[in-house]
Amino acid sequence: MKKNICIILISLSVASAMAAETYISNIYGRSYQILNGKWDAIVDLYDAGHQAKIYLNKKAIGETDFYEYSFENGLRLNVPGDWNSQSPELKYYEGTVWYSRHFNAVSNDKHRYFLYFCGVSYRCNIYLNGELIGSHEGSFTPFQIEVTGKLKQGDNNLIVEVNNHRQQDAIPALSFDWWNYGGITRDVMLVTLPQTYISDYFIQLDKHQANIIHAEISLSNEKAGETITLRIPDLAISVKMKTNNLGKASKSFKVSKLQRWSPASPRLYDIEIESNTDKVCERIGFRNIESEGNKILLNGKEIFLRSISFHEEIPQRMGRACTPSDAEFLLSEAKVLGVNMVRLAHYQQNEYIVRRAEEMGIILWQEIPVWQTIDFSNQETLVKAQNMLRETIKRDRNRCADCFWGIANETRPSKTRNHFLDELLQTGKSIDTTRLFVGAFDNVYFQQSSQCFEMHDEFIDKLDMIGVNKYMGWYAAWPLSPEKCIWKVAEKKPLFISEFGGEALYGQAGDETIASSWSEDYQAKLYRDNLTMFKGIPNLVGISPWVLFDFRSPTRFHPQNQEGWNRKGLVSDQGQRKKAWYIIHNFYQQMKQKYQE
Ligand code: GCB
Repeated sequence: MKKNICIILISLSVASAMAAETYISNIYGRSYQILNGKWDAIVDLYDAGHQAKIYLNKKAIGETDFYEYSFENGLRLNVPGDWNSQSPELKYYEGTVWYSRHFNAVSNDKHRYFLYFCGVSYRCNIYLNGELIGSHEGSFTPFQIEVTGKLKQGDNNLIVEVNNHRQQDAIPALSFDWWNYGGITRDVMLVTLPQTYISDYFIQLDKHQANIIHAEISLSNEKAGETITLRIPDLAISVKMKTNNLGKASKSFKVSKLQRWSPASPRLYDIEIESNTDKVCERIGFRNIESEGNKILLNGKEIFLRSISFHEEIPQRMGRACTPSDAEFLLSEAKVLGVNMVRLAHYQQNEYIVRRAEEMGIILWQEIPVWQTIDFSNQETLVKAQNMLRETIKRDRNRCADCFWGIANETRPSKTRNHFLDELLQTGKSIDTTRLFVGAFDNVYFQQSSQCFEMHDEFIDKLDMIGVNKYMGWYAAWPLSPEKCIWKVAEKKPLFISEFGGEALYGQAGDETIASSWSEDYQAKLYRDNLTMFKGIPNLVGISPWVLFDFRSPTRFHPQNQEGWNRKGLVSDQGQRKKAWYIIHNFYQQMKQKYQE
């Protein structure tokens, strides 16, 4: 295993060095051959596959030949998909699985070819026709590997060595409150692009003004003087710009009669970007998102964020959400609750979810899995976090629904943590200055001396909005009755309750004052009490109950009430709505009216 990790780390730096030139934004808008479907698989419990050279995928030919592996007639796994939900033996598996498939390629020297992986959990090495061509670490962000000149005409063998061991230097690290699904959990494709292609672009409304669009477009090659045309037909826009010697072009231009995107009216515009050799089509929305004092303004108007969180999981299937219909399922249930926002916890979720949320008018908070106990003193871990944030922002920075980039969840103040988050924040801001950078913190406590809730964490001054996860009535006892609870927390900033809640088993009736009844009644009262307390938070800009659905978690041991599920869902694992669901639904209707949305 150690040997594998070594390879991964060496080639990880190679991959990130290459990333700038070979980036591909808007993957679903490109020409590609999908490589999803059934893949052959070998489970490698002892990490012995390297020694056996499984990646060569040999077949015995000579009389004395034999190989102690074969991909044929063995396990078959669906891609995209986690392995845990596909075989009872793999439900709890943490280790290595080798995936193999063949595909047919017809390549020519006019084009460039890339393998694109939307997400592999957690680390992987990629082999094409027996050769190691790249590696990646991090379950939730995409990566691409150029294979121009490496494809054979006709049959090719693609092997992916996937490993999901939890490790201290990883992100997330050793323990986290969700299922450690392993596998090729998102789409895989072979992408065909011109020799010089439009690799990246960032098209957005000015941060403060409603009639100026800024466009930055990059070519894959450093070609100077090339004309790029950007068209927005519905705004009668057709602007031309020239690339500089880095192959980059930019322009700001005025627009009139722009309908800005909002939850009430999620208007998206068809956009075309054309260079001499390439053309990409997109749908992009435009909006202004700002914090002003302790308010959040969307398109210049104060907004109350009616949010919810969910994991990228379909509870009924006990597996990762990975298709457009999975996205529809998760987001529709969020929408009927009355939300205008989803906090996509605790990692970047797949692009189907993000794009569909945008079409449905749902604001997004996206974050990277810097969750609780990360190794803040480890420079390599910082580099990984920076990479993840970069990959997250780059994939989605053209999505106007994305308003908040979350850099950390429940981290405690210390010199090393502050340094780590500082560096991470700077990385984020070097790619995108238009979004609000946020974090979710749990170090808010009731102070006897002031009889108020307070938070002492100097890092939060650097953020645009402060998320607070506070489990009053569950992990924390009430120090006063809810209506007497006053918060003096980050008073000059917008404060968002990024988590609150408690567990209940669907259908279980019980005493509303006893937490260990695990009853819907207790959970409902907890919700009523928390809503009462929120009136004592003057800078409150929104709430996000934890969580929409009961979700799988190996840290939930109670045999009758949990059985490996975190039961804080407003909706059960079987899709039934608990009593607390109706309380939030009702509250969100009131907020919608109050803010005239
Ligand atoms: C938290 C974490 C979240 C957990 C939740 C819980 O504070 O941010 O990931 O699932 O508490 O249920 O304990």
